[in-house]
Formats: sequence, structure tokens, C-alpha cells
Amino acid sequence: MELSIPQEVIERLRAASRVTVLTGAGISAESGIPTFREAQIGLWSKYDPTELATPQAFARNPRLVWDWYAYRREMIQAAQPNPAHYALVDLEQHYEHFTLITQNVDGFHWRAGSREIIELHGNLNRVRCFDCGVPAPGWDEEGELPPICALCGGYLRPDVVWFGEGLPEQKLRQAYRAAEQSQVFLSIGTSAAVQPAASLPLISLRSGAFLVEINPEETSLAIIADYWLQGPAGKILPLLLQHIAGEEQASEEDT
Ligand code: BV8
Ligand code: ZN
Repeated sequence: MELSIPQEVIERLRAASRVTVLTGAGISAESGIPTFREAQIGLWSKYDPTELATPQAFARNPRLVWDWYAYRREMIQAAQPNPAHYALVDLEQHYEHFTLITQNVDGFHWRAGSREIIELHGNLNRVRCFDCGVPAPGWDEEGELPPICALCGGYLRPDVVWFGEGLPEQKLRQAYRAAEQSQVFLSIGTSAAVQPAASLPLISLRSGAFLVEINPEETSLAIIADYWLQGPAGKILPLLLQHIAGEEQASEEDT
């Protein structure tokens, strides 16, 4: 299927100075990382991620939850960012105000070279103490698992936001502000089902932004977005970038 970008989307992006992007698990799909909605595989197929990603699950079975994150961390560390992550790094250079908000905990945006990232749900490559909350600089995979906090003896846990836990206040405020101030809002690879992140595209619309969704599947946003670009982010974002970067080059050559 030949992908093409509607002219209005290109013009809006060329005219904008404030662009906000929200990414979800779908932007890492082309790196080979299954999304939250895809069935888990192998040993983990009998577990529901929304059940495992909770403080209750960790309190009940710390070793099981620790091992699930260790499994995901290994998969992520063995994988690479994909063209979608890299296109966002390049896209950022064309805007005075560009905010990247991610729901993902895989750290691929950092590895691709993005620098201004709001990680709403944390990052599973970092750990903190389940009891005293103090971040730990590292841990020993060979000893007792989950590793023990050196300060209070509690268990270490992944530094992510679990279901039922509040998001980091300051990051959430930053994300709301970036949505409110955006002239163009790109919602990429998210089922827009998890709150409060899923409210960000709506906030941008209410503030007058031009909302574009990039996703191979239809989500609840598709009917309210100005455009739904149906397709994989790894193909659509590099195409979008060509139009934006190409235009800049053309106008530089005219001068
Ligand atoms: C909170 C970290 C309050 C962990 C995550 C009813 C009961 C209980 C709770 C609730 C409820 N209703 C609402 C809630 C609140 C709950 C929630 O929203 N639940 C949902 C399930 C209904 N939210 C919370 O609990 C939040 N906290 O509300 O706390 C509070 C407030 C103050 C004080 C105390 C408490 C916390 C939510 C954060 C949860 N943690 N991650 C971990 O990862 O292990 S969320 C987790 O799910 C992921 O981070 C991810 O963000 C999210 C899944 O969403 P997506 O990213 O959209 O991924 P998904 O798989 O869904 O979709 C992928 C999309 O990609 C698809 O559309 C697919 O088509 C598309 N795609 C596929 N391939 C591609 C592609 N797109 C582009 N290109 C491709 N190639
Ligand atoms: Zn501790």
C-alpha cells in the first residue's frame, strides 16, 4: 500500500512552531517489542500485563514481577530503536518548541538521540526502592532477586508507574502544558486507552491544535482527529520528515 501524506498535514507542520508528540507502545513495535495489547508470549502468555504491572502484584509475588521486567529489559537491550524513533530526533530540529511525551518505559527515545523527553510512565532500565522510594544506582543480578535496598532493606522495583499509581506530578503538568500550547499534536502508536496520558490529545484539540494520529489500527482518537494516517510509524514518520526537511532545503536553495 503506497503511503502518502495529505497536503494539509504537511502545510500545518511547515507553518507550526510548537509541535507536541505523544508516543505509545506502537512506536517500538518495529523494534520487535510486542505492544501492551499484543498477547504476551511464552512463559508470560498466561499473565495479563495490566495485572502484573501493579503494586499489588509486586507485594504478592515480588520475584515474579521482577523477573517479568528483567525479561522485558533483556529484550529491549537486545533490540534497537527503529526509523520512527530516529525520525522524531530529526523532526525536533525543525521546531523552536518541540515536546516529546512518551508512555513507553523502554528508553528507545533516549537511545535514538532525543533529549527533551517526558517519560510519563518511568523507565524500566532504572530501579528504585519499593519501600523508601529512593532510586538505586544499580543492582546485582547474581544475588537475591529482587535486589535489596541498601538504605532500608526493602525490595528494589522497576522505576515505572504501575496501574493504580499516580504519575510524576511535575512531568504530568509539563505534558498538559505542552498539549495546551501545541499548534500540531501527533499521537503515535497508542491505543489511547490508558489514563491520564490518553487525555493529552483531547486537551490539545480543546486548545485549538491540529491533531494527527499515526497508527495502523483505528482508535477512539481517529474520529476526532483532524487526520488519521493509517500505517506503521516506521514508514509514516520518515515520509513526514522528508516533506518537512525537503521543504526547508528547497526554500534555502531559493534564497
Ligand atoms: C492512575 C508502565 C490514579 C508499566 C504503564 C479502571 C480500573 C482501574 C484503573 C482504571 C480504571 N479506569 C481507568 C483507570 C486508571 C488506569 C487506566 O487508565 N487503566 C486502563 C487500563 C483503563 N490508569 C492508571 O492506573 C494510571 N494511574 O490513574 O492513578 C492515581 C492518581 C493519583 C494518585 C494515585 C493514583 C497509571 C497508568 C500507567 C500504567 N503504566 N506502563 C509497564 O509498562 O510495565 S501503561 C502501559 O500501558 C504502557 O506504558 C503503555 O503506555 C500502556 C499501553 O498503552 P499504549 O502505549 O497505547 O500501548 P497499546 O499496546 O495499548 O497500544 C499500542 C498501539 O500501537 C495500538 O493502537 C496499535 O495499533 C499501535 N501500533 C502497533 N504497531 C504500530 C502501531 N502504531 C504505529 N506503528 C506501528 N508499527
Ligand atoms: Zn529503601
